[in-house]
Amino acid sequence: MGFTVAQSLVLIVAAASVLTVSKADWFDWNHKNGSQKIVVGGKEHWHFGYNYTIWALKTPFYVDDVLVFKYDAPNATTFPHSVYLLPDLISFLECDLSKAKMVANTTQGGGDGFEFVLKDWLHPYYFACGEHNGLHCKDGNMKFVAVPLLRH
Ligand SMILES: *[C@@H]1O[C@H](CO)[C@@H](O)[C@H](O)[C@H]1NC(C)=O
Ligand SMILES: *[C@@H]1O[C@H](CO)[C@@H](O)[C@H](O)[C@H]1NC(C)=O
Ligand SMILES: *[C@@H]1O[C@H](CO)[C@@H](O)[C@H](O)[C@H]1NC(C)=O
Ligand SMILES: *[C@@H]1O[C@H](CO)[C@@H](O)[C@H](O)[C@H]1NC(C)=O
Ligand SMILES: [Cu+2]
Repeated sequence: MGFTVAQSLVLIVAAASVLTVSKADWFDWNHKNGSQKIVVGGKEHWHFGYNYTIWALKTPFYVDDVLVFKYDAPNATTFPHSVYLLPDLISFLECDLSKAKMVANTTQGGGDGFEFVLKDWLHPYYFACGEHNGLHCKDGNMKFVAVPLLRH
């Protein structure tokens, strides 16, 4: 299986986020709950063609943070988007949706957006848009990994 530069980078970053957890974090169970709302893509929201890998690299994720996916409901002129969780790194790299789980459908990103709580410490959450059979994920860069750390 050939990995592209982008894919290798995601691997390195995923590994790095795990490694940068300092020793103190492992015992810091009484951390404060300063959970934040993070709009995915910032002002760009959730759309085709924005590089969410770059965005995720610049964004720290902590346990209990709430991701907010914002995208308009489809109409005659806008493309539908959605939010899927992929089960593992391989399906993430290949944008293979066959074992993915839909967490938000094409209309749930409207209004204040769809909210997803990052509950599990160090769990890699593999997010992708599930539209057009993986094309938005593959060609549209609509995918990223979030590995929540402990806030302290
Ligand atoms: C997205 O950003 C990553 C990290 O800089 C880069 O490796 C990748 O080529 C970019 N993807 C596209 C399609 O530009
Ligand atoms: C922290 O706050 C978030 C958002 O208000 C909430 O969902 C979560 O349950 C809280 N966690 C703890 C450990 O209190
Ligand atoms: C479709 O949605 C976009 C974004 O909300 C809006 O700007 C546009 O006017 C809508 N088009 C139609 C035909 O309703
Ligand atoms: C999307 O989910 C919402 C909330 O569960 C539901 O009301 C709506 O009918 C669904 N829309 C589609 C297109 O499946
Ligand atoms: Cu999409």
